[in-house]
Amino acid sequence: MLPTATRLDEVLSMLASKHTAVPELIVVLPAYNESEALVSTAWELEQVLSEYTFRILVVDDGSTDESMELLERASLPHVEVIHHPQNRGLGEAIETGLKAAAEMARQDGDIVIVMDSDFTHTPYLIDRMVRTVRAGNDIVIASRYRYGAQVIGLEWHREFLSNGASWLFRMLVPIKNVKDYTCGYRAYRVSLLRKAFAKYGDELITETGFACMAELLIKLARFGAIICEVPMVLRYDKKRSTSKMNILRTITKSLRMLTKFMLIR
Ligand SMILES: Nc1nc2c(ncn2[C@@H]2O[C@H](COP(=O)(O)OP(=O)(O)O)[C@@H](O)[C@H]2O)c(=O)[nH]1
Ligand SMILES: [Mg+2]
Repeated sequence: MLPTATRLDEVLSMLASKHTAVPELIVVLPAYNESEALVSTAWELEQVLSEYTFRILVVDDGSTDESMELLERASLPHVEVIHHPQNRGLGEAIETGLKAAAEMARQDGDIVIVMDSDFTHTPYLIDRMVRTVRAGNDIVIASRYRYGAQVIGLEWHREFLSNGASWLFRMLVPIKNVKDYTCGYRAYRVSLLRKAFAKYGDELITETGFACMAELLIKLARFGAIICEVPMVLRYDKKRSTSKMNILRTITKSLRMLTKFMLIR
């Protein structure tokens, strides 16, 4: 049967609305004194994401080096910056970024990516992460523990620590499909973030340090989020700044947080 005029109008408007419903991508870059790497990271994102509708949201966590001057001078078209006047730690920087992204997203189906701004997370993985979210996942983790993943240039004791954390979290707080609880490179569906902020508000991330990644994941998983991992190649050999992770503090804080989550199921 040939479509009638009204039917045709309906079909055309449906197609048009589908077109405008193309999900937007918001990339959050927490940055604290990353003068060596921030501009390169953001610049590479600008090149790699040219096919997407995207925004880059830098959360400057009270940097005291020249990273912000360099970023301003680069005047990259998709970059916006939120400043913390003082350093508040990775957890708060990520919370600020996620919250702003969830608010500025146009629709529930938009996708937020968080990655390090130290040039060790390749933006070429974003395309795969986005496709994996679109395939029906709420969180996609760039994982060091999937077939095909590689970790290049990380000191043996850091790798040992990450492996230990993965093992311990899997044993004590198992989440379906998750092996990498601590990597900072992830994609989140906006609807999930909005649900989580509606429940937790500013308490979504309470850990200030690196334990925040596991805290966030465990909380989001408890909303029934569908989670999936894709293998990543971590290029730690490309890191130009020194790591801001305090190993001993990260271990003690992670263990404390783990105990809390085991008690509150
Ligand atoms: N906002 C903020 N970001 C931080 C802080 N510490 C680290 N970061 C950022 O978080 C990311 C991870 O830190 P990084 O030093 O790369 O840790 P590593 O890669 O695990 O050695 C980087 O993009 C840092 O700039 C902090 O206190 N505040
Ligand atoms: Mg890093």
